[in-house]
Amino acid sequence: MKMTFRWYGKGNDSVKLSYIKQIPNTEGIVWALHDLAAGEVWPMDRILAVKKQADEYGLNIDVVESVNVHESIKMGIDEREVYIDNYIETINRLGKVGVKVICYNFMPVFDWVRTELFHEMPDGSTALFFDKHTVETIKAHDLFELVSANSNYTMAGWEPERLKELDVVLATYKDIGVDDLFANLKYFLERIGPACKANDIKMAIHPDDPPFSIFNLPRIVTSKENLDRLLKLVDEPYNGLTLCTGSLGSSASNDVVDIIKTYMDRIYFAHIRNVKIYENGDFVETSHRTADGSIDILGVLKAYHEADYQYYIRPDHGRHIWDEVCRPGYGLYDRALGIMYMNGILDTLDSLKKK
Ligand SMILES: [Mn+2]
Repeated sequence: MKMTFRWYGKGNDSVKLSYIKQIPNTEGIVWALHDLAAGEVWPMDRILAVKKQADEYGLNIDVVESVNVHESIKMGIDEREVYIDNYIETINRLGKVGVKVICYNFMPVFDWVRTELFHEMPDGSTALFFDKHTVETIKAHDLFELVSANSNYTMAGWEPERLKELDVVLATYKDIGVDDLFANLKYFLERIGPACKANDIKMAIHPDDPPFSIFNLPRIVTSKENLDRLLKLVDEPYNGLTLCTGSLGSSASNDVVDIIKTYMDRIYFAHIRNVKIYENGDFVETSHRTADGSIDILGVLKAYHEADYQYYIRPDHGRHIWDEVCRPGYGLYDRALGIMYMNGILDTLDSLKKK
C-alpha cells in the first residue's frame, strides 16, 4: 500500500511539502484546489502547478480529495447536467497528470460535522469532538456558525458560500429521501463512468461523517448494508470506496474490520483514524493507537496487509499536540505519529510473513 498525507496547498496549510517529505515511508500528497467552488472546472494551469510543487519533493499526486459534487447533482435537479459535464472535464484533466483516485462524498448540505474543533483532553492536547445532544437540539444555521467561527482557516466542507444558501438548500431536501439520493448517485456515476474508464480513474466515495442522519437530511454512506447497495448500484470497478475508519467507526454498530474485509477489492483509498465513542453517543478523535480509542486499528491494518492491499492509505485526522498551530485535525505532529504507528505495525506484519 502507498502511504500518503493530505495537504491543503501552498499558503493554505501550516505543513510544508518539505516536512511531509521527511515523514518515513510517505510517497504522495492527497490534494485538491480548495478555493474552487463545487461544480467549477479545474483550470489546467493550476493542476500543473500542484504537480510541479509535488515533483520538486518527489511526492506523487495520485489521489485527489475531493472533487466536490455540486448540490444540484445530489438533489437530482435539471441544473445538474452542466455540473456533471464540468465534473467530467475535471476528470479528463486530472487524468492527464496521472491522477488515479478521486475521493468525493455525497452528503447533502453538510460535509463532516463536529461541535468542537479544539476539545480539551486530559493530557492537554485538543481534538475534534462530537456532542450528540448539541447536534440534536441546535439549529443548522447556529451549528454552521459555531463550527466555522472556531477556525482561522476556511475548512473543506464549511465554505462561507454554503451558509448563504443554507435555508433554500435545506428546504429542497425536505422532499428528497434515501432512495432518491441513491438514484441521484447512480445517475451521476453512470454519466461519469466513461470518463473514469478512459482515464483509468477510480471514484472513491467517502462515508458520511458521522454515519447517521442529522437535521433530518438523508444520508446513504453509513453502514455495511448501504455500502453493499451503493457498490451494486453501478457494479463496476471504477465505483469504489474511501474506507474511513473514523467516519464509519463513530457508529458503534459498524464493524469496520469486517466491512474492510468484505469490500477490500473496491477500496481505493484507506483513511486511518481512531475515535473514542462514549456511552451517550458523543465521540472524540484520539491518537491512532488502538488502545486509545474504540476502533481496532491493528485489526484494520492486519486486514489490509493480509490482502496485500495495493492502493492508497493516509492518516486521517490527528489531535493538536505540542502547541502546534494548524488546521483543525490536520496538524503535522499527530498525523506523522499516526504514520509511524502504522509503519511499525506494517513492518512487523511484513517480518512475520517472511518467517
Ligand atoms: Mn476520512
